[in-house]
Amino acid sequence: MSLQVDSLVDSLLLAKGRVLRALQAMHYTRFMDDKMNKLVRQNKGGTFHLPVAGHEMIGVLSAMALIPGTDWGLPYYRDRAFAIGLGCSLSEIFAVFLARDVVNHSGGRMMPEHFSHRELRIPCQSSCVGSQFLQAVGVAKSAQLRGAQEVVYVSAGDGATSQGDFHEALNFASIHRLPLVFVIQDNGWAISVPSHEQTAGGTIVKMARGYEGLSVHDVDGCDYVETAQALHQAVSKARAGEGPSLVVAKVPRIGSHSSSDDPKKYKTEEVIAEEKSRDPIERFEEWLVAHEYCTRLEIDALRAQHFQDIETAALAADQIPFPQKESVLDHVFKDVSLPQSLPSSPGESIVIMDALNHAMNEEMQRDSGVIVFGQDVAHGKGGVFGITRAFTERFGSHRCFNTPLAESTIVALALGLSLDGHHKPIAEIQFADYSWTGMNQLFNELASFHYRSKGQWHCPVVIRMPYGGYIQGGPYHSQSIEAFLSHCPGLKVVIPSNAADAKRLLKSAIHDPNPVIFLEHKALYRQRLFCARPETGPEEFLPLGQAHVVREGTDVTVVAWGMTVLLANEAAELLSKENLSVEVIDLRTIVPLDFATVLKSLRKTGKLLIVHEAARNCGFGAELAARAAEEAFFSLDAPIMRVTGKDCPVPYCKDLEDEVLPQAKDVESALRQLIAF
Ligand SMILES: Cc1ncc(C[n+]2csc(CCOP(=O)(O)OP(=O)(O)O)c2C)c(N)n1
Repeated sequence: MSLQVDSLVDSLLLAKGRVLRALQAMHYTRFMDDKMNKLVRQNKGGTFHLPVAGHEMIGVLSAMALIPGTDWGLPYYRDRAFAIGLGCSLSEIFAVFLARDVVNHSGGRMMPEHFSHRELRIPCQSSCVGSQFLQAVGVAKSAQLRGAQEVVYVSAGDGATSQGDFHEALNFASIHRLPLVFVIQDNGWAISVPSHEQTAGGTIVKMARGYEGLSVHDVDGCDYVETAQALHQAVSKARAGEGPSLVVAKVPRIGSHSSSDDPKKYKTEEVIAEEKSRDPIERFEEWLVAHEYCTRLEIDALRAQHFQDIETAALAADQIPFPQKESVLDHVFKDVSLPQSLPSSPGESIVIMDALNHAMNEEMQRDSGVIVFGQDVAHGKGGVFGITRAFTERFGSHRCFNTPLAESTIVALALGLSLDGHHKPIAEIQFADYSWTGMNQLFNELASFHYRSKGQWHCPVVIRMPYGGYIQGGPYHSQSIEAFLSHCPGLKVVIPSNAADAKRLLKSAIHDPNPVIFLEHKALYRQRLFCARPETGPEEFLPLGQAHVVREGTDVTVVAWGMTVLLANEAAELLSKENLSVEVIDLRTIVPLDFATVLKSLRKTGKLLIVHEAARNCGFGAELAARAAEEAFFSLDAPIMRVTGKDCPVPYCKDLEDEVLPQAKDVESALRQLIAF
């Protein structure tokens, strides 16, 4: 029985070469599953396996709908069929499973099935279910801004659609009409949790129909024609610049969730048998025979050949060496190469908020890839503190635009936008206190992207956050979060305390190839007395990781950053009238940390006071004190002291706020104690 071909598209989708290519990739995926399963059970190499059985057709057909190397793929862990269909090497996939040092992966850093491939435009994946949705949005936004006809594919399981990121991604993609194809491989389970405990109404299809501009396809992911047609429509729509689509493909999960899972604990024999009966490979083979693409004998011969190819790939993978132990710390950060800093004659005195605005303005003029976005940053408002004022008018709404009120969107958008090397995103989080809803994208994703892809990908992103107290912001507009941020390898953390530093540091951050969190103290934005400085020139850069000795002294060293530099300076000034000599160090960047300047000072003074605004417990002062004890013990003539915020949220009422946050008088009294010691 030959197939009815209704259109040119059908004739392409149904061409014999194409269907047999699909069969080959599906066989490869299944035979690889079987082989990995066997190797895990025999304890021969890989320890962890995620079976794909049942998901082969949707993965392979998704890949075949794209142009490899032009389009982008952000598949999830059960999408090996996509990786194979797009052209990832079989032996490399096996080698990743065996934790070998594979070029197109992570050098043994990531677990198997977390795909990454630069040439095939698969940005490296993490293990956080659903975090790829918003990153795909960023990648698609970049393609749109470049005017490129590139399509971005992102896949996940049905459980992942419960994550807020999924809905944020559908929202942003629909507002911006992004060239995105969302594919949900709906196997009805998230490990042991069935759909009815996961998704209101049992399917995401109904919910997704609420996003205007999003096309929704509800398909049987084991039906070749239905699935191929839906994917073709979705990809064509994206390529034509007509916006996003969602393809929800029903598939069976024939195996366990992973090699650590036993489905018999939560699936009945009947359910297991029913899922097995929907096997897409058996069904596809029968369809191929029924429609006279090939005979059963020919399919058997193809099976034998494909099986052999997998055996060969497994043997080749075993020849690939393990990563060298010595490489373990490589690629936490990418090397920085700043433009040469050219001093110019000092300009007019400016405050920090102008310095920041001017720094971005200069870099936006220099490089059309520098773009600014966040909540309220665009148009007349220019941010709630006015730091990005006039950018939309000056550079256009494609270079300074508002985002929805969603911090995960902001961080992941920046990440995705940074990946293709065409953009330098500067994102604003309105208050550091609200960064927490974006923290998964910051800590779990952005920070480690470079490391876990063994340097294949990097994320040149700046995230600006107003932070800190002293202006009666209450518990949710006063937080100092530098210790949290600096605890996360892969993030740089900058905190300027004056306008000259702010401008030069922000310009350096914009040129840094790593994620840089730029913390701006709200109480210092307009402060003149200490913070206003003559404007530095457009070619002046201050490398991250250089502390500054604000005033020299011999009796005691105070280390501070941000607002507390002012408190330390005030106290030092007061004590100088009594001939007490205090050295004040402004760290300027928390990561990278210039501890050498602290050590040099300690060797001179023998006494250390650390002052920070954040709560005392596990504040960054604890880290500094530990390092001073480790590295300068024999230089110390007194116990290390800290003046910090109290272990209490920052309250609103001024009297209460003053009680919780450190004051200049507290610094003064600690300094007196230390000097007298
Ligand atoms: C954010 C997050 N929470 C929990 C997990 C643990 N986990 C890994 S896979 C998984 C189930 C995902 O189910 P689904 O999205 O339906 O995909 P499927 O595995 O069924 O293909 C869970 C809970 C995780 N990796 N990430």
